[in-house]
Amino acid sequence: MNEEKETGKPKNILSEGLSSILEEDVTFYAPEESPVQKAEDYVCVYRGEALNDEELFQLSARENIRQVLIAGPYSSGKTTLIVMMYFLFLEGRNRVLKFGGSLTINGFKQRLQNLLLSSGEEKPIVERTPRTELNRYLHLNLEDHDGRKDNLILTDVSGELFCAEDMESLSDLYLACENVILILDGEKIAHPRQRQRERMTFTMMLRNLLKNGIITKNSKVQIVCTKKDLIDKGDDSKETYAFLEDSWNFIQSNYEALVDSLEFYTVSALTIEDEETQNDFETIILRCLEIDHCEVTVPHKKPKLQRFFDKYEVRE
Ligand SMILES: Nc1nc2c(ncn2[C@@H]2O[C@H](COP(=O)(O)OP(=O)(O)O)[C@@H](O)[C@H]2O)c(=O)[nH]1
Ligand SMILES: [Mg+2]
Repeated sequence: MNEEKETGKPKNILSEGLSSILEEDVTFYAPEESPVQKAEDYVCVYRGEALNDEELFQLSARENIRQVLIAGPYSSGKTTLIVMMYFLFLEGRNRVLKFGGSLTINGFKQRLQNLLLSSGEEKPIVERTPRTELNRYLHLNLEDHDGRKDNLILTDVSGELFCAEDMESLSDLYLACENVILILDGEKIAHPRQRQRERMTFTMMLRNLLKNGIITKNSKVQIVCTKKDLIDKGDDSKETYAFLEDSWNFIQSNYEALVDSLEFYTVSALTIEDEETQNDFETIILRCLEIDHCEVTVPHKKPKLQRFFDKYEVRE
């Protein structure tokens, strides 16, 4: 008869050499199998930093999200705009929207820190967003006037990635964006010798975003000219506003038919104390949260009762 069956002990699985130096009646146990873990056993814990692609994917699998791509050249004011959207709620300057929290408080704080440190200075200092930044999604949970809660995801991508060569790789991640905020650098627009070039760069970027399918017929596009304070401070602000008006008319007549909607704003991150700035920021956010008409389900049309069997209408 088999020895294992006789003694009730598990079979000796050690090599002969090792067995010889061990005592005779040592019992060996097979390694314990780890218990099967169910999906509900996992609890998602966030670092508080801006989310990376994987964390955003996991969040989107559990909750509805409304993603906003913020596109603009390097140093045009993208990160500052994102920080100010959070600052609006932090300072309680929100009127219509209610703040329901954020999974990325540290991400906002880090970006905000430099802005606060430099308050009182002529120029706020915001750390440059590196090209390789993976933690690029900032989250705000918001409730609108109808009590509808939503997760707004503000995408902070390095401006360097919006050049024509990198646009293709961006389209892998941001194909057919529902919400796009395009940034026009007010500082450059205020400068008579830089404004034409800035407008050209901007239009090229818009064209490339359309060409690569990032902006589509279903995209809500909001154009934000930043650094209004620098425009107002300039000697020829009247001329600058006339140039902006002209640019806006040009963009509207050439691109309005290619997108779902186009809106235009001129804002300053330094004047968040002003009611007008607060209203502009809230309006931009509200527009991003608006439900697109495509999502509204059309009630099923009942068939006309012509025969008795028509009462068994088609069911979906
Ligand atoms: N005066 C002024 N400067 C601003 C404003 N917004 C941004 N900036 C400046 O523009 C620089 C670039 O901003 P940032 O948000 O980092 O641009 P990004 O590269 O597009 O993310 C910052 O260092 C700020 O000094 C604004 O409203 N007014
Ligand atoms: Mg940035």
